[in-house]
Amino acid sequence: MKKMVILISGNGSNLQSILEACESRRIKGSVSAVFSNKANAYGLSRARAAGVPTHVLSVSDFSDRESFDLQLIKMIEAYTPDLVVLAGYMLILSSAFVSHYQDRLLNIHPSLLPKYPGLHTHRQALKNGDTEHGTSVHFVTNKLDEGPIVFQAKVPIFPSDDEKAIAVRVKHQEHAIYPLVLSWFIEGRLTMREGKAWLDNKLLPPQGYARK
Ligand code: NHR
Ligand code: GAR
Repeated sequence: MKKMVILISGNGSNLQSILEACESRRIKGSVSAVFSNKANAYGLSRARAAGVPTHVLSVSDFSDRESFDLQLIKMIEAYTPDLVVLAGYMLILSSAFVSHYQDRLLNIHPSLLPKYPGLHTHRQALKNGDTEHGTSVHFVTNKLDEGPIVFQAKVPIFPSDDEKAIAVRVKHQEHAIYPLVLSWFIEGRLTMREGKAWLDNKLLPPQGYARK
């Protein structure tokens, strides 16, 4: 059975949706371990409740981010994962980490990439008066939030919305699409080759998979 290691920094609702998809066999793989850079991340409790081993690694215990990431790799390697999943992980990864997990590192980012890479995406969408927003699942490369997009989901923005309301709507979509994309990877249908994302050996378009 294929194995995933999941990296979080906070609430872990995406982690929860993945754990539930494994439980119900929508994902035919397992979560081997959950790593957090924050000791108080609620997602750690979710992992423990599911009987999944957890580890906390604090940046402040290391002299620099490079050595932090090297220790992270070392501890992740104990689980020999087929796939490493970022689920609300809030630290930019070093190129050593990204290279080590090249072609088997996925992230979910709360915007319709290439719009709004980086942080505070909901705030930016609101400020710009956007009427549409969303979330993107992408392979991670060394260009922040620029790796090939696998799947996007859109949500409307209403005039009465605040950041919180948008975040809730976006997360609802994330909980549907992230487990689906992970199931494709676990089944060997989704691959990254030559810096591009492929589904069933067909090149995915720039905006990722589009439902017919
Ligand atoms: N690492 C690489 N190399 N490439 C990507 O595309 C990555 C990545 C690590 C995380 C998630 C990403 C997102 O989806 C992600 C993508 C954190 C920051 C950030 O600026 C930006 C993007 C993402 C995650 N982090 C600050 C930092 O100094 C810290 C912010 C904080 O601690 O609150 O790392 O949005
Ligand atoms: C998600 O909306 C995810 O897209 C976003 O953080 C949230 C985590 O929620 N990720 C980033 O902003 C990465 N920089 P969760 O902890 O409840 O899964």
